[in-house]
Amino acid sequence: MQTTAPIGTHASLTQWVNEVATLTQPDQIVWCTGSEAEQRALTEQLVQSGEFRPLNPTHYPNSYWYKSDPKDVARTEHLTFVCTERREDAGPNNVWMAPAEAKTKMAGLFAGCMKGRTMYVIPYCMGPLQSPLSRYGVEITDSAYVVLNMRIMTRMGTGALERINREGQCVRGLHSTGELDPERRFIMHYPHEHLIMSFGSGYGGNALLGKKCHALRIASYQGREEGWLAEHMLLLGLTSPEGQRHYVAAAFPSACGKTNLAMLLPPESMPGWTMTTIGDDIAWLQPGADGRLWAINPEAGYFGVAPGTTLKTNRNAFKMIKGNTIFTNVALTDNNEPWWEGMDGKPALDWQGRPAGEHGPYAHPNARFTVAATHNPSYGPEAEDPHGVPLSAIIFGGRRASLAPLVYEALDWNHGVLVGASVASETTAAITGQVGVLRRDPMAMKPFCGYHFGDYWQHWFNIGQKLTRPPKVFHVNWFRQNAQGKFLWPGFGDNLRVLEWMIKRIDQRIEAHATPIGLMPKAADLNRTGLTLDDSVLTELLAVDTDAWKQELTVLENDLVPYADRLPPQMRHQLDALRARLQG
Ligand code: OXD
Ligand code: MN
Repeated sequence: MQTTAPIGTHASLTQWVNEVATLTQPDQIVWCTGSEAEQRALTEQLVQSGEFRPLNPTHYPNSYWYKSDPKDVARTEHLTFVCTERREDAGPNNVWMAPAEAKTKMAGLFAGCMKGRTMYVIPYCMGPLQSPLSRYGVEITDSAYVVLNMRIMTRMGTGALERINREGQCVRGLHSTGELDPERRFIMHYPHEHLIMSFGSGYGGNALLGKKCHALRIASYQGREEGWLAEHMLLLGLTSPEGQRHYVAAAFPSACGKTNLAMLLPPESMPGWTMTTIGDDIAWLQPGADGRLWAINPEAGYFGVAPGTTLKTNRNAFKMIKGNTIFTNVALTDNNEPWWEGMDGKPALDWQGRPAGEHGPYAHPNARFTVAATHNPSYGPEAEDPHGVPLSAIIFGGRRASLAPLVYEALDWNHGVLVGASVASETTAAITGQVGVLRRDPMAMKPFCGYHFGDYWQHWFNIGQKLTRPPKVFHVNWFRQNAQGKFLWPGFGDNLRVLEWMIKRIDQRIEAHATPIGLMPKAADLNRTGLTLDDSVLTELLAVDTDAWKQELTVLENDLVPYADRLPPQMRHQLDALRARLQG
C-alpha cells in the first residue's frame, strides 16, 4: 500500500487529493494499486476489526460476511440530488439542489470527517482498460469495505491511474460513511464538473461510486455531450444452433429478473443454443463507424440481489458465488454458510447476526453478493473486447399483470424510443408494501438519468439518426397473469424461446403479424417444443386489447405532462401515430 502519490500522478489529481485531505483530515492516505497483496491486507484488517466474518472455507472459500447498519440497506432516491445550475436541466425526473448550496452543505459534512480514519484513493476504469469506449474515475473513500467492493466491480488500481495520468481527466467521487445518520446523508451529483459527493451511507449504490453515480448518472450526462448512451441494461451474447452469434441489451426496472436473464440457462429442449453474459446491470452504447450500435459493460463484477437466487432460478449465479464473494446482509447457517430466502431450511443467525427468531425474513430482502464477472460460468470473454459488441437487439420490459403481451417488436428505432419511454412496472410487496401499483420507469432509468428526461429522449432520437444498421427494438412481459392471478408464461430458461423469435426476425427468416402496438409473433413461430403451453394460453399471452391500450396511451400521455416543455417533436409524432393506429 502506497501512502504518497505514485510518481507521475497528474498534478490536478494530486491537488484534488490534497484539498480533500485538508478538508477531511484523515490520519493517513493510501493510494490503492489494486494488487492482490493490498486486497489481502485490507481483508485481514476487516477480519481483525470484526467487520468481515470469514465464511465456511470448504464451501465458500475466500468469502466474507458483512452486515451494514440497519438503517443503511438500500439506495435512497430522495436523498440523491442532481445539482445543475438551472433546476430545469435536472428535469422533473430528478431531485435538484443548486450546486453552490449543495457544495456548502457537503463541505460542512466532510469537514474533519476522516479524523482517526484512513483515506483511500481509488483510481478505477469503467470498461476494458484499453477501450476507447471506457471512462475513468477516482473515488476517495474512508471505507475499506468500499475499496474491496470497488476492486471487484471495476478495473481498479495502477492501470487505471496510468490512463488518468495520460489523459489528465476523470470523474471525481468523494465518499465518506460519516456517522451513517440518515438525517446527514446526501448523494450529490454535479454533472457539469463530472463530480460526485456522497456522505453518510456505506451501502452499494450510494457508496460504490463507480456504479450508479458514475456509470449511469454522470455517464448519461457525459454521453449526451460526447454522443453515446449510458443505460441500465444487461448485455448478453447468444449463439444459435446454426452458429449465428448475436448480442442483445435489455433494460428492466428492478425486480424484473435482469440478472436472471443475463445468466439464462437454455432449456434442455432447446439443444445447440449457447448463452453468455457480458453484463447484468449497465451498458454503454456508442454508434460505430459501420452504422451499428456498439456496447460495452463498464463494470467488472456483479452486485446482485441474493434472496431468490437458487439453483432453480439462476444456476449460473448460484455457482458463481460459491467462493471469492463478499456477502452483505445475508443470514448465516450454523455451518457458517450464507443463507437467504429461497434456500432450504432455516438459518442460525439473521442478517444482523442475531439468533434467527420464529419468523423471517432472515436475510434482508436487499441482501447482496459482490463477485467478479469472471467467476460466472456463463461469462462471455467479449466483456474484455475494447471494441465492445455490436447490438442486434435492444429489449425493454416491465412487470405487467395484464395489457402488455409476451413480446412485440417496434416498427423502427423512433417507435422503439416511445416503447422504451413507456416502460412501466407493477411494484411488488417487497418494494412498497402496496402490490400492483404501476410505476412509470422510462428506459428503466427513472432513478439514474442525470438530466432532463425530455433532453434524454431527444438524445435517443439523435443517436438513431447516426445508425444505418440500428438494432431492432422489442418489448417483453414475462409476468402476464390470467384472471386467477396465475402467471401465464414459465419464464427463466424458457425466455430463450422469445429470444429465438427475435433472432429469427433479425435474420429475416420469418414474417410478423402487424398490430397497432407493433409487430407480433404468429403463434406457429414461437418454439413450444418441450413446453406444455396450450394454444389458448398462447393466444392470451399474445392478445392486444385495443381499448385497454387506448386507456394506457392516455395514462402515458398524462405521465409525460411534466416533461411537456422539452418533449421531442418526434415523441409527439410517435404518440399521435400510435393513437391513429389504435383508432384504426
Ligand atoms: C441495482 C439497482 O442495485 O438497480 O442494480 O437498484
Ligand atoms: Mn440496477
